[in-house]
Amino acid sequence: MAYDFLSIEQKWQKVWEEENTFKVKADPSKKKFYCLEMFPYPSGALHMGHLRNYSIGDMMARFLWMNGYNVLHPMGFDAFGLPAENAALKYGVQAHEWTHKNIEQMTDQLKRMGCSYDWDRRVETCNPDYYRWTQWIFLQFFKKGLAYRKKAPVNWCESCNTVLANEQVDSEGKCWRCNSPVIKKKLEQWFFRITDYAQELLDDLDQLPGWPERVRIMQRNWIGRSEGARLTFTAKELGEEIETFTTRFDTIFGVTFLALAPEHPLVDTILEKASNKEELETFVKTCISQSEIDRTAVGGEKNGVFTGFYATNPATGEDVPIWIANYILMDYGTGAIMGVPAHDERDFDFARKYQIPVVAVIQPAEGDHLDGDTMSEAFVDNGIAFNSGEFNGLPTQEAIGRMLDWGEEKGFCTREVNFRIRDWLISRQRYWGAPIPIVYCDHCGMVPVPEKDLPVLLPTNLTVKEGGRSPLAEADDWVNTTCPVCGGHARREVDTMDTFICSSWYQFRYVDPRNDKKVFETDLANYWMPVDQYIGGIEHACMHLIYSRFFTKVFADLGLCNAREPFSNLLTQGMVIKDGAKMSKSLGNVVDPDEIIQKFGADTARLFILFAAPPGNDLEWSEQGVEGVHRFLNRVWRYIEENLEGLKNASMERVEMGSLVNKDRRDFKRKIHKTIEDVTRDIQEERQFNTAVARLMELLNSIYSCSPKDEKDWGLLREGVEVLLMCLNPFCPHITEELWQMLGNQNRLALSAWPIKDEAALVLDSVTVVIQVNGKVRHKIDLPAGLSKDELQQKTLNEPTIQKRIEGKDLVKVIVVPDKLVNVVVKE
Ligand code: ANZ
Ligand code: ZN
Repeated sequence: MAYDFLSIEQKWQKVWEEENTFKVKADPSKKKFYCLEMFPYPSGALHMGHLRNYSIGDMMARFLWMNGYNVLHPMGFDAFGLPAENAALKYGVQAHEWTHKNIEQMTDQLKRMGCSYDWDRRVETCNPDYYRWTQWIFLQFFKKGLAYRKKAPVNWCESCNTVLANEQVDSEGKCWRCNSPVIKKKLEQWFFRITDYAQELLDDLDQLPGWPERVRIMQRNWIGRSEGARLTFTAKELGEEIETFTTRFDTIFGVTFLALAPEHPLVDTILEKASNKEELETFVKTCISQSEIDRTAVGGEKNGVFTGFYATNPATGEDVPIWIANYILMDYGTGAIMGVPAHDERDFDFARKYQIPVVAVIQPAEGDHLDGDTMSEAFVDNGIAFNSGEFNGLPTQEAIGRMLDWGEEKGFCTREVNFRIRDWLISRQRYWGAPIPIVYCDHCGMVPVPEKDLPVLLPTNLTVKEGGRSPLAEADDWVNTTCPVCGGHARREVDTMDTFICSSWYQFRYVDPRNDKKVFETDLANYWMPVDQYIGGIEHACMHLIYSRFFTKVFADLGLCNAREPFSNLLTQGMVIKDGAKMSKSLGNVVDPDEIIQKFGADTARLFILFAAPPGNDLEWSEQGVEGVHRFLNRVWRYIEENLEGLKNASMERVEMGSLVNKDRRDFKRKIHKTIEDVTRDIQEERQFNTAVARLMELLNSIYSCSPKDEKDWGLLREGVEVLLMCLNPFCPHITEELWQMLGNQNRLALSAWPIKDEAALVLDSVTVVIQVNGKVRHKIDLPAGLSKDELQQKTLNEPTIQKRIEGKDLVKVIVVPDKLVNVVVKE
């Protein structure tokens, strides 16, 4: 009987479903493990990235099941978002139909992979029973002042026809989804006050040793904490004060100008009073239409216009000119800076361009005083203060501290911490998303929808329009409603929520997915959360992975759970590449998971993925590689099938190491237990699934070379074969389950216990090794059996008697016969 993977895989998938093998319940008497893979967007078909993500996750979940954990391993769909609208337009279907059809298709595919999900917990973020709670969460944020609306210059993607959060604009100023340039627009939008949690989000990164350092660094930089000071200048002719933020308070004696962001609120006052109003106005307009990236790029062109007004430096009493400059951003610090060209690169470029004086006030620790007139670039390092009155001679850090004490006493500055992270812009001018549960009443203004009226249903029958405008805004029946406070006429908020909100809390919903009274039961969250192992792509480092940390902290503050972090351990898998490049439609190097499963079976696909590379590395797809692991599975199958009688009749009693005298048999027994030891460590501690597979391949070789002669041999072989099947099960759950059953076992391998190594079998036998020099026996040593050639050679050359004999002579070669003999050949 050949290895008929397709029917075997179908058979076991059905059994798992019927027997509810992976259905799980919270049980405080059992240790829990929450294993979670990032849920997919229901695009219609799994790609190789998914296959890899879910192979890793399922391998780990199954390993933990076998190790006695109560494993929560759920799956669902991140089902709102723009592609459904685009598909609706393209194919003339409705967004919800397209989405649900895809969900069913992909669920089938995931089942064909043989993943151990508790399917009863499937969540779909676009279903009312889910987004009802997304809306409920919005209301809790709103009550706490964590959701607010304001008019602000926001990122706008012309192609997606919607605003984007800062996290969704890449480092080149392009849209994260469609890669088109992002522009700024001033719009009234909804924000989540993630900045309230900036410090905690930063601090708690230190408590996540189970995260890749790379991701933690990315988050630290994204949050971007700066310690500095707020310093107030007075603009007498304007009758206004101008606040600036600086991280280099020690440079206050070197300020030669002030610069405001074009969006600064004072600009209006200046325009009214300025004599060069027109010039200023044109400049401001140009700046506002520029992208943030263009305006702030280090090498980018610095532009500005002098306003004609001056402000007084409170430290020196000197007046400095007020400029408006393109490189000052409104949403950082105070939107105004004190310009210190001698010690800031951008200020330096700006000052040289507009002939603003450069005054040096810091000198390098060694060397001469700098001269502002002749400097060719800013000196930005720490150094020693000069030209700074009573502070001369102080090194930078001390100067900052002493000057701040002085300024605070005089009352013109305050110490301040600023963060780079901005509040999260969460409203989208899109149709296929969770409606924001707010109405605007003609009398009462903005009114939150009462919790009892949730969900605010998203109409599913709207037609997506050409040009990308959300049809929600024009759905009059839906938009017009009554005010929950006064009963008068009100209009619904027509913006929907960023889909990253839906995915910020799904890990909580899985613990109690069908609850229709509560977002989730706190006890259940406290049992299951945090997720013990989270697996997904690195691309989410500064989006999803920051947002869900933020949500978890708010949930904890709302008393919904104890956990303040959602994911204890994070594994970011590498890409799947083919012919050296990431698989993508545009490169035409895509391999379809379905085809591979059809042709070789899910077990082969999973095993190849886990064998071909460590999970964090990129994985090069290779058809030969796939064929290679397929051959291995065929060999496993063939061995057991051909030796079935002997294996089945073998005694179930384990053969003790102590009762084995034959060296080959002792080695074989040892090999079995060494495999258990190594595979367990590879999976549990090192996450080196590839080497674990290699060890199992070796074990199979040992099994093949053990020609059984008697009952004992068959017992030993049965042990070897069972260990192989048990250890291989998390990788290849179907074939191993089938063979397990063929061997006559009644229980399910998936739920049986992970094998335990026998320490007695691991102790190495000792052997006497003869050492020769130029063919003459010179020494004998007792060593553990099984040492490698290298180890033996090393041990021999370290023997003092041998060292003495070969001293001063040229070593020609060392011949090693393992466990027996070493011959050192030297030139006499
Ligand atoms: C004076 C100064 C002197 C500065 C000096 C630097 C060097 P980080 O570290 O990123 O927090 N800055 C402040 N607000 C700004 C804004 N809205 N747009 C553009 N630049 C702004 O950067 C803080 C520094 O960036 C501040 O310290 C300020 O320049 C500038 F020798 O003030 B500094
Ligand atoms: Zn009202």
